[in-house]
Amino acid sequence: MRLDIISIFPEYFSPLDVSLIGKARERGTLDVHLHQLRDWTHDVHKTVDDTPYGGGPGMVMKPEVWGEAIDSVIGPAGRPRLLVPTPSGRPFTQELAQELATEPWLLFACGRYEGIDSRVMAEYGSRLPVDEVSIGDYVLAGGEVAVLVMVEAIGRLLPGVLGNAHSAVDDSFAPGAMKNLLEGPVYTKPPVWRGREVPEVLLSGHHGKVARWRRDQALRRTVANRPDLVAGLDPAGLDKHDRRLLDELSFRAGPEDVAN
Ligand code: JEW
Repeated sequence: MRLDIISIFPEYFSPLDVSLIGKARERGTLDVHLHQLRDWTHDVHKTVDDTPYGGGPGMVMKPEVWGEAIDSVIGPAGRPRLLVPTPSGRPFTQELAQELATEPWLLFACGRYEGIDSRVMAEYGSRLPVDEVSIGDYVLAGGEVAVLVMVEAIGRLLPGVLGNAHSAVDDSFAPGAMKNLLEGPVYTKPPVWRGREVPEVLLSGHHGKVARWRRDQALRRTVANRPDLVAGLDPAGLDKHDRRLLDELSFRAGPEDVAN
């Protein structure tokens, strides 16, 4: 997969040199190109922003600079998928990450200030697939961190990026996993740490009991931390034990109920 990133802070992307993504780049699975937006300015001050039409606080990124940068990166015949982080975008979900992981070429445009002049997205929307995307309901200072999040989520799905030591299959498709159900707690050695014991069922070797316990924990966590997901649980995927537990939990749901 080819990945181009345009930003006024290309130094922000040094994390892409290490770990999973760094190794994928060394092996050629990922071909990452960073670009300094200011390289496409023409004035001595390398200006990328201007005051917003209609008034209001802050500054807006100028369309001409973005147009020259994107034209130059895509070349005469290129047709990447253009992704623009913004708090007003469509949600970046695991499903979107999986879709993007099948694309041959992604171009990320990182805004700053109050964002990029909207005509840039309109212009390229008539030439390329363009998505404005939000990584969550909080406001960042720019698109760079959002791009790091997306590149990591997409990168780990590329063939061969996760070693076989990790799961080649996605976590949400692992046996017993289910859409809209959070993962339960995990433990490793030692069996007692600072007086805290690993739940004994996990040491029992009783696979059926382990599976049941893990499922209970997953349901408890989902109710406590993500009550919004409970309504979306597939009824066909819930056995009588699950339904009884959910009934018990529903009248006292809240984050304070889970100590794990
Ligand atoms: C995010 C890119 C670029 C994404 C998520 N745009 C905008 C904007 C900003 C502050 C206030 C209002 C609008 C800052 N900003 C970004 C924010 C992505 C940019 C400038 C972003 N949260 N924040 N999920």
